[in-house]
Amino acid sequence: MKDAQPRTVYLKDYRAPDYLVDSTRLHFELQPQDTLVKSRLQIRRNPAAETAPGEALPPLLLDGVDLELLSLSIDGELVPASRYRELPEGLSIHVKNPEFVLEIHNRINPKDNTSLEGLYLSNGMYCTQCEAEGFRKITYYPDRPDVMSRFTTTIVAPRQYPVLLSNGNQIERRTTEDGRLLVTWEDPFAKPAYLFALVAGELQTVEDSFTTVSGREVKLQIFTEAKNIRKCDHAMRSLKKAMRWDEEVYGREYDLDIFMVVAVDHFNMGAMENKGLNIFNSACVLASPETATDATFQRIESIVGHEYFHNWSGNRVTCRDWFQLSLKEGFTVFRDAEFSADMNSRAVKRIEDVSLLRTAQFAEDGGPMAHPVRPDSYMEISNFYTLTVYEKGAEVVRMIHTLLGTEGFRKGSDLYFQRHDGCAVTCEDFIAAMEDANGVDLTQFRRWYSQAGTPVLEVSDAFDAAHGTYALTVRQSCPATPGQDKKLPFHIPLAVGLLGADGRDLPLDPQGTTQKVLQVTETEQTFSFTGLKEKPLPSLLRGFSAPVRVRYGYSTEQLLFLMRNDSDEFNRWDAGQRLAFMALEQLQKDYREGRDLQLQPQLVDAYRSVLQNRELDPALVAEMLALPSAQTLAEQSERIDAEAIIVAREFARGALAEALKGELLDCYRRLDCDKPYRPEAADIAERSLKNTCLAYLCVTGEAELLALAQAQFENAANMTDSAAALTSLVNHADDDMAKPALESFYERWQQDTQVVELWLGLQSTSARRGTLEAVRELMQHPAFELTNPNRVRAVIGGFANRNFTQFHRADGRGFEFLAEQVIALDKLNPQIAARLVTPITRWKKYTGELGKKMHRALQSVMESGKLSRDLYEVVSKSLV
Ligand code: 7MF
Ligand code: ZN
Repeated sequence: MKDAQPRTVYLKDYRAPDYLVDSTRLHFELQPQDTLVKSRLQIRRNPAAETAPGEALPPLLLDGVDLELLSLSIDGELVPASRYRELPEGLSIHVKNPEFVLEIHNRINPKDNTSLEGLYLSNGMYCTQCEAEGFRKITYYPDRPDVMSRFTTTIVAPRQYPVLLSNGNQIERRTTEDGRLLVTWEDPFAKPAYLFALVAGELQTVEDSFTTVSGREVKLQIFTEAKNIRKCDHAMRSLKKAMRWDEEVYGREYDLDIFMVVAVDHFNMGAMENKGLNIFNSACVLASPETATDATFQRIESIVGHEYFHNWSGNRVTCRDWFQLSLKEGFTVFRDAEFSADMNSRAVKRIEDVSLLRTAQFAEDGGPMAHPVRPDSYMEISNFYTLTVYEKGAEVVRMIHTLLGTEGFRKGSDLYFQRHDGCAVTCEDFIAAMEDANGVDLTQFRRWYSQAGTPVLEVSDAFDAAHGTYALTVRQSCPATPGQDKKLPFHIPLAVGLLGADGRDLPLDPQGTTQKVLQVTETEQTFSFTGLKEKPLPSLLRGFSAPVRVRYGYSTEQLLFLMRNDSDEFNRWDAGQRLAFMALEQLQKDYREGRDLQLQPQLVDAYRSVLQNRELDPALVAEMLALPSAQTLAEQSERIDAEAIIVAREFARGALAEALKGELLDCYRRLDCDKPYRPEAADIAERSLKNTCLAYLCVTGEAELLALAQAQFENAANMTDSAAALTSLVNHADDDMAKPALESFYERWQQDTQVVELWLGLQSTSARRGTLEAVRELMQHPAFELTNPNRVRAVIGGFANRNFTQFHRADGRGFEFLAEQVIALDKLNPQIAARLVTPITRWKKYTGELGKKMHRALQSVMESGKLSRDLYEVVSKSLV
């Protein structure tokens, strides 16, 4: 375990490395508990180093964690103990020459490595995860992204492991004298250690090829266990689409002759972009119509895209230090979002992304771990793979795109890749390339990288009928965040349109433009529009043009009008969300003050006309019919009254279901047809709407309607329909209907890892009373494994993050349960423990006893004993 009071790393302390590594030669002899690693590093003094000019050479500092050092030699001679020191997390070596060859032998234990960082075993297969600082668990090395080296890797393994993979091209494969297999890989591109990968196992492969725009043929391979070999088609199709898209939209071609993807069951994250050898959580790559839902198919397409796009945004141009993480992640999330938008429905993709941002990222920005897109400090970098760095970071890149336009943005990205190819750079370098390619000044815009918190825009307006002018006044502010009390104004692109009484967009200038991007740069600013005959209705922040909250005193009528008429599909959805939010606020208030609850009839009418609108994309209709989630409502409340939120939302859902039963049933019947399954946007949209209707219908609890779910469950030919029906049964049917369905589902799918995960998640997120007890029982089920992050996320994470109702039960047992699990997990997998604890870190926002109970649960984690650095950082920062 690490120190109790770990040190903090600051961006301002960054210094260039003292030494560079020109080449890295690695040799592995794989054994479950006794893997031998030999490394041979060609090292040279960094000409750009900032330390110790003159004669004395600074010591060589190498990172190393959980390693057993066997030997150390320089230029072929053993280094005596007097010339190096073992540090708590590395080595300090006395250096005599500015250039030398360092050879290290060390031993590691992949089998007992439950942290899933470094080299470990997953179902008998060796694999690695090195980002951010996992390579130091493999061998001693300057494990920092600004040290880039050419890697050659030899793997020697017993014959049970016929597939031995690493980055780049295979240059050697033979049997050793003692009958083991030996394979050597050479990566021609210099890379930081975090992009290193090694895989060894008995794997099958699916092969295809892609011809790049310049006519080079690339071999594409997906490796997986034999039983999953038929689940690779969709990922392969997605990969080829992504490769083509990056050529067409960014002019970026793939650069090696081979691109490999491996599916792994035990993985801390979604996937990893290791050069030429992406490693994926099997949940993010394997799919078949019978076993995967539409959501999974879409997730796979976007994650395969994301990891592939990293080859340029991350690998060819990488990060100088981990404070720059959003340089590669924000940019790559923006790229994968645009890819998905081009492959599917743009508006629906935007709605999904903004929903995530508003619920989870806004909450992070308003909570104890709030940090800028480019953090100033960290204790443990793994804790900063956050929604702020990824999703808000992508929004920041999107704003640059909005400010420069598609062509200007492309000029900027071309210049960025051209200038920095093969280098480790900063967010500043990215912005500078955007500026220089376009001749613009983004000085003020840079504050998006350095200031945390979600800005608020308060908008008011006035119409001068005599002159036909309309004035929009925008005031911006940003709440204080840890370490940042006062904020300077942001540069905010505010996309607006003005609607006339007929619901059409009004021209905003003589050219007839109907949408403008206002440049909000001051604390308070007024924008005028002329030549208007009547007071228009503003459509603000179209397409969610900036990651801010907008306050404007819309009336119910105005929101209904926008919902029906706005030409911006995103804002039509958003108007509906605002309307529902207002109605739910009123219900919460009525509940607290002991009044009878009644749903606004206008809301019911609005939902009815959305449901009956056959012109809209059915996927958009489904989004518009969904009430804001309890998490969203909580995030938008000043103080969270969990009970009132739950009661209000349940009531509204029930009232809508009751009032719209006939229309929902019509819509369900219309869409309930037997088509062969295709994971294409149009079909996904219809299934989404159909299953939204089914869920509402089951809310009524009526036997005939639950029978629809039962029938769908029994007859479904694809997992989307089957899982949706089962979810409705689990949430709304009584035990004698739900239990047998759950049992038969498990019976049928128990051999399928991905479906079992879905089955676990669907139970842990059930809103029924008693779910906590059911979750405790599930943890005793043979399908549960505390050392498998997917299982932990399905059962414990599902309960804590996606089951607002039961997690927030009034007795606080939900919080106690989470604290208990976090403590146990910290001993196995600190990264997972630190992520899992999040739901109880926001205790300050909760009202009454519940907030106190949450605080107590968090305290119990702190007092449980020695915590990992990961968990300590999150818990200690959340207790103050
Ligand atoms: C899509 O970013 C969006 C985000 C780090 C691991 C994958 O490629 C990655 C890795 C974390 C959290 C989210 C994602 C990833 C990681 C991710 C994946 C797909 N470099 Br941690
Ligand atoms: Zn990424």
